[in-house]
Amino acid sequence: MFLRRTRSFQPFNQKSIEKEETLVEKLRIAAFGYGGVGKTSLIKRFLYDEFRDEYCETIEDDYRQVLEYNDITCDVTILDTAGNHQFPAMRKLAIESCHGFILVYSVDSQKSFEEVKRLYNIIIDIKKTPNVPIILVANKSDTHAREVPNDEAYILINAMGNKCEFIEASAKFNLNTKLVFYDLMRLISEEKNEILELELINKNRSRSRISSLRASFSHVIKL
Ligand SMILES: Nc1nc2c(ncn2[C@@H]2O[C@H](COP(=O)(O)OP(=O)(O)OP(=O)(O)O)[C@@H](O)[C@H]2O)c(=O)[nH]1
Ligand SMILES: [Mg+2]
Repeated sequence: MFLRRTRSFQPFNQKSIEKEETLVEKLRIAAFGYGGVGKTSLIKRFLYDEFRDEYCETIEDDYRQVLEYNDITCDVTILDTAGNHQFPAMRKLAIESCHGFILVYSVDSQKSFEEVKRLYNIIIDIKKTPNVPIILVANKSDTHAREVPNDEAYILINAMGNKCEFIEASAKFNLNTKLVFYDLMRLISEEKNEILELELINKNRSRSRISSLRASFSHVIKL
């Protein structure tokens, strides 16, 4: 059973890049997946609300946009990677530098589904944790020639870390394209908050450890 489905989200207001002086958060997102699954189409639909039927292979592109999320202005960079011409060194750099990922497969291609599994393992290997914010995207849900049933995606998503969610989308028909990006930003912000909370707990713990050390040694040395 698939349980980690999308929760409610706050819509972003796209803002002009001129507001740079008020930026609070810098977010980096990367889109990975087999060649031709629709990574560029999803990004362009999200940013410019455009879609093209022609296929033009990506080498590597990045897009920068200022977005507002939960009253926080975010400077978001979306890295669009090559599905067909992957360079492991470039991919490693991209994974290291990004906070969250969109792993895209096409519902009409089993091969592309196998590729997202491989990419997921590479990501968690480099990040050294399974809890990486990831949206698994089943794109081209408008096509009738389905090779990958959603059941397979549900099995996969349940085996993935607790910061991974699944969304069925169509860049062509603009189905869930915004949700893909909004949800990834929510997952990244949750992850960042959890890390901050952990850091705070650790800081408080080491503070209280220092205080108890002071107390136990106060009779020996004057601290
Ligand atoms: N039917 C359908 N076609 C789509 C959809 N999204 C993308 N396509 C088509 O699929 C082809 C590949 O789309 P791209 O967005 O270029 O794919 P990509 O993943 O960026 O490919 P690479 O850059 O080579 O890795 C294009 O012809 C698109 O028009 C979709 O949701 N439905
Ligand atoms: Mg592309």
